[in-house]
Amino acid sequence: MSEQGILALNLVSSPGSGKTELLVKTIELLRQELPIAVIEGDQQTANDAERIRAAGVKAMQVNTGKGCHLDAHMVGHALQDLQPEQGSMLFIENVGNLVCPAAFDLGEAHKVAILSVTEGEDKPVKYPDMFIASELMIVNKIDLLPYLDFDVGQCIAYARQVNPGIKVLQLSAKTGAGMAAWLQWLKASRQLAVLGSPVAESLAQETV
Ligand SMILES: Nc1nc2c(ncn2[C@@H]2O[C@H](COP(=O)(O)OP(=O)(O)OP(=O)(O)O)[C@@H](O)[C@H]2O)c(=O)[nH]1
Ligand SMILES: [Mg+2]
Ligand SMILES: [Zn+2]
Repeated sequence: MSEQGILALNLVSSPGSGKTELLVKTIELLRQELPIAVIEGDQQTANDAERIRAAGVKAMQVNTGKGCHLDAHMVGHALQDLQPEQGSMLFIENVGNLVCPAAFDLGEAHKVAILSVTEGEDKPVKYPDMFIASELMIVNKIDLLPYLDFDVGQCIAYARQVNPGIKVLQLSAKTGAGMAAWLQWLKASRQLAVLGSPVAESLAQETV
């Protein structure tokens, strides 16, 4: 994928942390600017791919049935159907599961772990593999903080205890708070992917 100047991101989290909501909001803000494609992994239903298509970009649903994670083979097949264009941003929303998706490389540039504030701040130390494997942790649903005892500082300290280099962003996919920093991170990561690819020259026009 990187040969095509495509930035692939693997979004990992427990069920319901807000991965699809975050993608829908991200697409609304970015789709005029960059080509975006999405692979949606769930055990059953095409609900999430439908939500993404309704936001205006190409999406393929992969159903894993009894399976609890996406693997590179499934992603390869989905990519054949999806055919993301050069310079695309490809989001792979993994099956909601904080355990084994950590162990599978889907060809992504980065894993991004999403942790919502209703899950408890101790998840990074209880499920360390996911946070060790991730470049970035997004703390989502911060609009709910006034109603909870979730300690953001402690959560970040736990994440850095298992992965000292992990970057952290706090946002609310619902209200849009904190989305600007996420978009900035995405654009910077994409620019690195494009510049490092053999198609850099043909894409240079739009990245300057
Ligand atoms: N209050 C609040 N609710 C949110 C936020 N982001 C997502 N939600 C809600 O959380 C619920 C789950 O969101 P999804 O986007 O479906 O979560 P998901 O991680 O894609 O879930 P799975 O695909 O089932 O693993 C929905 O009811 C969303 O509306 C947020 O920032 N704040
Ligand atoms: Mg989802
Ligand atoms: Zn699994």
